[in-house]
Amino acid sequence: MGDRYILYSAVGSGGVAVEAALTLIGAPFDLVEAPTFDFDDPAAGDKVLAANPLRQVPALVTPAGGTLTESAAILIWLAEQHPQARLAPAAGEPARGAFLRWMAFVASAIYAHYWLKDDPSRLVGDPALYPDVDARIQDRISHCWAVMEAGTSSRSHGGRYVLGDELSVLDLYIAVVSRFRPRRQRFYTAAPRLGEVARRVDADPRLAAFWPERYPFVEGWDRL
Ligand SMILES: N[C@@H](CCC(=O)N[C@@H](CS)C(=O)NCC(=O)O)C(=O)O
Repeated sequence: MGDRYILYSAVGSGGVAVEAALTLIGAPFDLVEAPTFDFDDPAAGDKVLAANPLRQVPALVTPAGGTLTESAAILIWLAEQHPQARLAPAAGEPARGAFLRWMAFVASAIYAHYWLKDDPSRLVGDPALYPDVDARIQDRISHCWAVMEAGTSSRSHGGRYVLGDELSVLDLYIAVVSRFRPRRQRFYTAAPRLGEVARRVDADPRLAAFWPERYPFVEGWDRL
């Protein structure tokens, strides 16, 4: 099996957070580009079915041949497997509980909404209602960012990252998921301190070559 990971991901997807983690860890991986949200080329996304029957990226195949899906689980697991990269508070450390809480929160309270947001027909029959569904989901996502802002601001004591002064996979996760609609401008309003953290992650010199390739800062990216 070798020592390489196989990661199913796509430009501009939540999988980019996993790619960023693997980049910081320095772990070799083969990237399978599987854009599951490309309605013009549905077959491209089908590639991830080899690892995830839900047809969602990210999905990770480990060097030992195991498969992980679910972005939060993958990020937590990678941080555990590569403790030298110091990408998460270890079990038993004071910030561990908050780390697990907010990783699960981003996955369940925020990221999970995109299954419906990206295709309201999955739960809503009348296309005339799609704009309203979309607007309500965007409101809910913004509210959840505000809840996370309030819940994490006292813990960080003004640290550079969500949980303090050390970058963790939680920071990578919010930097990527906050780029989805309603995009960063609204995120900055709902959660100004998390916004500062996200911008710090955007500007991390170790990821300077990475972001333009995998989540490009194109004109208007933060608001469109
Ligand atoms: N719960 C999953 C959600 C992953 C997800 O929604 N991925 C998107 C790309 S950002 C996707 O593949 N969407 C296609 C679909 O849901 O049909 C996770 O956290 O990894």
